[in-house]
Amino acid sequence: MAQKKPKQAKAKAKAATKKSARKVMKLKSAKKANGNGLPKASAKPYGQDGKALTGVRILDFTHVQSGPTCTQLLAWFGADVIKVERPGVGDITRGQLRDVPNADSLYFTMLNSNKRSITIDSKHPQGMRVLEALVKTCDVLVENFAPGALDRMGLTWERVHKLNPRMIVASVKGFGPGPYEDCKVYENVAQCAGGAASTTGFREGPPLVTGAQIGDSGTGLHLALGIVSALYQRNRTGRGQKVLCAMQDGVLNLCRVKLRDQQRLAHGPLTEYSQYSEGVPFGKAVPRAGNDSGGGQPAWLLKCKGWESDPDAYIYFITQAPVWGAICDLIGEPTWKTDPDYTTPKARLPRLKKIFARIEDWTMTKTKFEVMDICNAVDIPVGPILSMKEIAEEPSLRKTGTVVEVDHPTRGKYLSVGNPIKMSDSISEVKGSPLLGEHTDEVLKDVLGFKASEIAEIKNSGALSAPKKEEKAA
Ligand code: CAO
Repeated sequence: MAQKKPKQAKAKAKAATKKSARKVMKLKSAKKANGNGLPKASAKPYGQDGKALTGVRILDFTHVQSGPTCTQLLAWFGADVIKVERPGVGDITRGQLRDVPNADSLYFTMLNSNKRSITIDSKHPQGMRVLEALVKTCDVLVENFAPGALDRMGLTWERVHKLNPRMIVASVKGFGPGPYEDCKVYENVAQCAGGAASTTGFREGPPLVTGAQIGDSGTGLHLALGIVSALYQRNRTGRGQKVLCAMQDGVLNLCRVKLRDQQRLAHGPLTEYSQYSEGVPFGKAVPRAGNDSGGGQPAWLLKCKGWESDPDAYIYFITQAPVWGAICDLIGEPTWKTDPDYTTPKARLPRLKKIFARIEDWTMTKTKFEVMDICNAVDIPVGPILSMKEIAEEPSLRKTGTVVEVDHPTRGKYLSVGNPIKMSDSISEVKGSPLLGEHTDEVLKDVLGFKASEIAEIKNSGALSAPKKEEKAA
């Protein structure tokens, strides 16, 4: 067997060279056909000529949330995502926050749709044999292990690059190079270290984390953009590269308006913060601003009819300057349109608290949906606070595929969030997540081209199955 390995590798390398030669020839003939080196426009109807990432194969070594968010997006765009999981256990989220006994949790199913699953013990020599074959055939390796884990497995950048110079190695880590680079990081650690928590919440209260998973899903999104950019660059250079997204960096990128305000502080108070209108002095760092807008148009969250019993009966109300007159008419204060204390945005700044209290007197007489209808008719930007129940039941979100019902063999139907990025020629259909190891045989045979005898040898070695004890515990 040991002798067969190099032969097989040679044959595969030859096939790969032939394949890329075919691609070059195709491009050349396209050049001839079109004159500009680009393929001719497809004659097929939109949405019926594959997907944006058709032909891209991802070795998905991700777990928990940040990495899986990224690879799920790539799968929705048509990439063949092969998720490698530890035999018998799999991604830890399969069993976390379980709602249906013995079925994969929603935590897992909502982050791993459209992928294939193969179980491999990466620390077993035969497991590494399969992994190396995958490295040779995939375009991108995506991982979000703790710092150093991939190297400890033996898959250093140098090794991966040697096995496949075209391979892009994309990683999520908690921190970039620096004092914290070796730390393990979860969502809220990133929110705290990336500047989100210190600027979220009310001035009088402690820092707050937000429900939006800006550390995990936010970084996964950043990584996906890095990957497609690296794939694009590879078209020109022919070589892969490392792509790194630190969760701290991703959160900070989403908090850049707060770094903007940090620098503005040196030049005086932040006049659009309600703290200014309340006469409270600013300190050295950007304060928490409650429900202030964060932009140039003052805004606040206001109670609506029913707020006493419904925790979500609120509307976010933006006093956009161009529609100030319409706001005054709606709330019954037409004189504010010409009163010098109210007529200009600057004059209004020290009076925002009083202004929003007056607008709230009006919003409290209407439901949030009534306020939405009335204000939108005269172009006043407002936003109802929607509960997750309301979002799950919203027909327009179902229609666009942003909220989708997905089927699963062991847990039945569940709701998920579909692809929020809509493309006219790359339509996303959300499919169920794979069962643990569901595609192991398929990948070994069809993707890696192992013969039946080789598959038997690898399987008998125990590299793809859980040790007996773990199987019982799982
Ligand atoms: N076969 C054999 N071993 C495997 C394996 C497989 N298929 N898959 C994983 N392992 C091993 C790893 O090699 C590692 O072993 P060593 O530590 O001995 O080298 C081990 O499993 C654990 O990996 P880990 O340290 O990444 O996992 P953890 O549960 O201890 O930590 C987390 C989880 C998320 C804190 C850490 O992975 C991390 O900091 N990741 C980077 C930041 C990140 O993505 N955070 C977001 C998480 S979502 O909130």
